[in-house]
Amino acid sequence: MNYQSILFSADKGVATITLNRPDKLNSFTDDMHGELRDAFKTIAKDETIRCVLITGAGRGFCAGQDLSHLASEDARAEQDLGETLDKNYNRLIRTIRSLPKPVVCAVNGVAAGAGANLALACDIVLAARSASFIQAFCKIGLIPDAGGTWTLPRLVGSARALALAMLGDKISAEQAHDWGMIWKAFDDETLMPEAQGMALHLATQPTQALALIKRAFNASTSNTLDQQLDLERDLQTIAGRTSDYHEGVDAFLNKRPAEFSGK
Ligand code: LHQ
Repeated sequence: MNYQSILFSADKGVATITLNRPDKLNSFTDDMHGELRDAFKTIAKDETIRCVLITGAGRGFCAGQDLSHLASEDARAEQDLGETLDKNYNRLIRTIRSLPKPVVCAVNGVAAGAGANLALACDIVLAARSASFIQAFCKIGLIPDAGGTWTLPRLVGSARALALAMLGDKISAEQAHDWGMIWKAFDDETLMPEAQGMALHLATQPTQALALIKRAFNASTSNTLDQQLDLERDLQTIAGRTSDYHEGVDAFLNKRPAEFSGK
């Protein structure tokens, strides 16, 4: 597939997706969603890809849904927003959350609406100090989507999540970091080297264990402690049968760095 709205590359085990409509702050269109689906299909199929890095081109990360085709009342009335979510956003968020590989997000600028919630759906979120997060939905009479009503309260607690969703206030990367919404904030010029370094590191780690960690954390949000203990038993059994487990223990005992294959 020839991509127009994203850039896609794979190198040294890391697939990099760059949202690439900088003039429109990388806002989502149907075409961009189609390209993202195609890129994630490649990522899922290609065993040599062991980490994904998502970022945005230009001064923004992503301003959510492209609203420009909604200028007329007719266009707004015709659109079934639930259908748009089913067709595009829900598939994207489910793909990221269930992908058995780590997904790092480098938020290089403003992340608004579904753009903010795309970032928060990723496993590890880094941001430039000049970046910001806006639950912009209420400003146009909508509710947070792309998983925001699920992700936000779990990350920052319901007091902050509700206020963010109802006020639509812009919060800085520093604030997002202080509230535990993201992993780290970096000076703008160091964001990409840091994010790339982290992605390259993750691509050399025990991929199956990382995927199982992700599965366990996903399930923990609705499991009881008993269910979670059972799940840990089951997933640890699987982890214990990977080559990387044997490699990790052998490397530790022989005081050498582990060379994980992802198998
Ligand atoms: C844009 C956009 C944009 C088009 C900036 N669209 N052009 C929604 C509906 C349907 C189904 C399901 O889900 C959703 C989910 C959602 O995501 S709803 C939320 C949609 N997003 C927003 O409401 C955010 C709209 N954008 C903004 O509030 C501002 O642009 C932010 C705060 C993100 C950035 O502000 P500034 O830094 O001042 O930039 P700007 O506003 O000047 O934008 C730069 C350009 O990008 C500008 O184009 P122009 O041709 O005038 O230079 C904007 O029109 C364009 N742009 N967001 N979502």
